[in-house]
Amino acid sequence: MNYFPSVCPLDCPDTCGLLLGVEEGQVRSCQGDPNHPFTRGFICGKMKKYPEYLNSSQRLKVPLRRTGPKGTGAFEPVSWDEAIEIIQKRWQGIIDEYGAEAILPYSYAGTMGLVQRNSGHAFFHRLGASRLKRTICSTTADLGWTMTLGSTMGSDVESIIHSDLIIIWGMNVASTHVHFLPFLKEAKACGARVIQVDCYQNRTSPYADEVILIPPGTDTALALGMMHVLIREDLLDHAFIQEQTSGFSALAEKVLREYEPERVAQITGLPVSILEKLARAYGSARAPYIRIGNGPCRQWDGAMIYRTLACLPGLVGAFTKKGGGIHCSSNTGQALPTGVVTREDLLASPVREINMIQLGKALTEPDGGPVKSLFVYHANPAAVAPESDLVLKGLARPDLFVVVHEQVMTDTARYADLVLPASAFPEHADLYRSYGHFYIQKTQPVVDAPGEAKSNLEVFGLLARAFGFEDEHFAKNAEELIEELLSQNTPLLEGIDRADLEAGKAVRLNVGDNPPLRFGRFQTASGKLLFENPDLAAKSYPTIPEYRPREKSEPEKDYPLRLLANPGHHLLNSTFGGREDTERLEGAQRILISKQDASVRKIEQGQQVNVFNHLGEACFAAHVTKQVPKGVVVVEGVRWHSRVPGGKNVNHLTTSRGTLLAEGSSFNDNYVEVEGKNEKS
Ligand SMILES: Nc1nc2c(c(=O)[nH]1)N[C@H]1C(S)=C(S)[C@@H](COP(=O)(O)OP(=O)(O)OC[C@H]3O[C@@H](n4cnc5c(=O)[nH]c(N)nc54)[C@H](O)[C@@H]3O)O[C@H]1N2
Ligand SMILES: Nc1nc2c(c(=O)[nH]1)N[C@H]1C(S)=C(S)[C@@H](COP(=O)(O)OP(=O)(O)OC[C@H]3O[C@@H](n4cnc5c(=O)[nH]c(N)nc54)[C@H](O)[C@@H]3O)O[C@H]1N2
Ligand SMILES: [Mo]
Repeated sequence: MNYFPSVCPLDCPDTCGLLLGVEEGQVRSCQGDPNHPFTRGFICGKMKKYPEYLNSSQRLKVPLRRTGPKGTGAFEPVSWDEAIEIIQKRWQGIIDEYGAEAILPYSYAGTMGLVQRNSGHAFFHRLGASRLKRTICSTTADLGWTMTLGSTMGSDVESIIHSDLIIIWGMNVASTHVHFLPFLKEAKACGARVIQVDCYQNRTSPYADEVILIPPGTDTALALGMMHVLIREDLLDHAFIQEQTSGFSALAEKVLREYEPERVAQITGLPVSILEKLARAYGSARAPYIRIGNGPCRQWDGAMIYRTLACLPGLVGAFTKKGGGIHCSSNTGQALPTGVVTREDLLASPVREINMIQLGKALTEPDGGPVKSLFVYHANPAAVAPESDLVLKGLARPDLFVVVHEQVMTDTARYADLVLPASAFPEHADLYRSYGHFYIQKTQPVVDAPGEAKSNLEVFGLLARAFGFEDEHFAKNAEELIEELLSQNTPLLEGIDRADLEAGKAVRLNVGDNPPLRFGRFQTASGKLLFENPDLAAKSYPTIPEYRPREKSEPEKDYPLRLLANPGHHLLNSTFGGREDTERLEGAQRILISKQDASVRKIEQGQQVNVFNHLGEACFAAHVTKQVPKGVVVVEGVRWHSRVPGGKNVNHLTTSRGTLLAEGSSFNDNYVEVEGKNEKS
């Protein structure tokens, strides 16, 4: 067996260094690369079994044309030439009759490679297609962070070994960021205390010394209550506040006036003593570190949660203390601006933008002209987008021309008129940047793609040629685009070891020891951390952090239980949803419910239940557990509709309503009712 370095392409903060074992032209093993400084040789169970997925009969190998009704998965093979010709003719007809904006690309994060992930943009810009607003994941978190810290990078997770207090806030690291754990364990061995702030007890809870559960979306109030205590008891770093922040007195005045612990206790349901203890622990720690996940950003005013949490380390000067700080994302987009791949300049005139979380609406009752064709690549919107009822209704529209570029026959691919086979990461070249650590890494293809499968970049090259686009850009291969990405003279690329990068090694960006203050100041216009942000007034958004609850909408009033729709441990979003080993490990599609809520509904352990709201319904096995507080129910994992009993996953229950300002996804801001079905699973 020959071993080659590679990188996990999945949408996960860890972006693991891999070693792929190749024999007779096939990847036979997938292991962690012990030389990767962050992921250090171990990988998750999902990827250990990747070779079986890669070589399985599930992989699509030739283009397919639909022969049966939409959604049934009946197809026949066609050649690539035929497939491209069909697309070109259908699209030209649509462009002539409705204009190019009637064509909508839909992609997200099946691969995080900077070239393959972004390679469709240039083509769709040149075509003049509608633009997809990519809001499904972290838009809300990013906006909130920016309001306080601009484009400042996150504090290095590796540094937590020097921290004495680590708060894991709204993140199930044991499932979604497993490489956090070795650093956490090392910190604990050196005496660090670990506190988790979440809405239920998850796989991460056993790693915490203390678990603080609050009602979903009340984090801003909790953080403001902590600030009240910090300010009242003068647990502040005055020198840091003076030199590196602005707006402290306005913040202090408001927080002292409005967020006394008694009021915050009412909002969060936490005893005043717990709140005060948390604030004092934070204020007296030598180097407190906060790792915040994306869970809270799927709340109505999610941006405010991130804006407010980002202020906490500013009060105690944690940014300058070794091991202290805050991390939501590494936030290193500035290292490798993707404009050389996405080519905004190819867009001749502005086009309409369609929010990806409102795909169902866009397909069924669009604003400003119809969507007549959808081109889906490295995404599975039938399963992952909210309001599945509407999404599936849209996808089933007989007049909608759907093309899906995929590795396997997903829920979305089943609705396609044409399915195009896609290569996987060991089969194409790319460059990877992580949103959880500070290393970049380049990959080479180590095996051929199966059958006639092609990479995203190759497919857009073929389409560009079919449309007669002569721009030089469309003739470039992945290596050339990687080179262009790396040739930008950004400060974070300065001095990196190109030879190491070419050799497939993980190379640290030029972020220094303390990324948030890499340039000596925060990356806001004034260089300060903004306790008060005057620019927000123009958006009618509070200039100083403030807690505002969302009122239930009229149709929600009939549904008492708050649903959190979290990621699954063995899945990666819906990726691997069709793998039998994954399904075995995930088990039945479950809903976690408290004893109190189960008993008033006469629901027993393991019983089949119907979960429903004004948006739809789905079946689950009830898991009655102390993990969730009364009033909250939790579903972990986005299953393929086609693979669960009843044919419906949790997104039949989630709203396409966007979050405040960011218009991001609201997967954790839904209400449901649960009803027993009188059969045991
Ligand atoms: N195994 C696995 N790993 C993954 C993924 C996956 O599907 N499976 N998905 C990947 C992707 S795309 C992403 S974006 C990340 C997602 O990962 P993150 O969103 O960063 O974190 P999660 O692990 O989902 O944990 C979110 C936590 O937030 C909690 N939560 C929800 N609402 C609130 C709230 O209002 N307040 C507080 N305090 N907590 C709240 C949830 O209960 C949950 O425990 O993970 C990535 N990694
Ligand atoms: N209920 C609920 N819904 C959620 C979430 C949740 O926590 N709860 N999480 C949300 C989040 S955070 C995100 S980021 C989205 C993710 O949504 P998506 O980005 O749609 O992610 P996946 O479901 O993993 O689908 C990715 C698909 O890309 C395919 N693929 C992989 N590599 C390639 C490639 O190189 N080329 C092509 N053409 N295809 C490829 C894979 O086979 C897979 O089917 O889901 C969101 N949906
Ligand atoms: Mo995500």
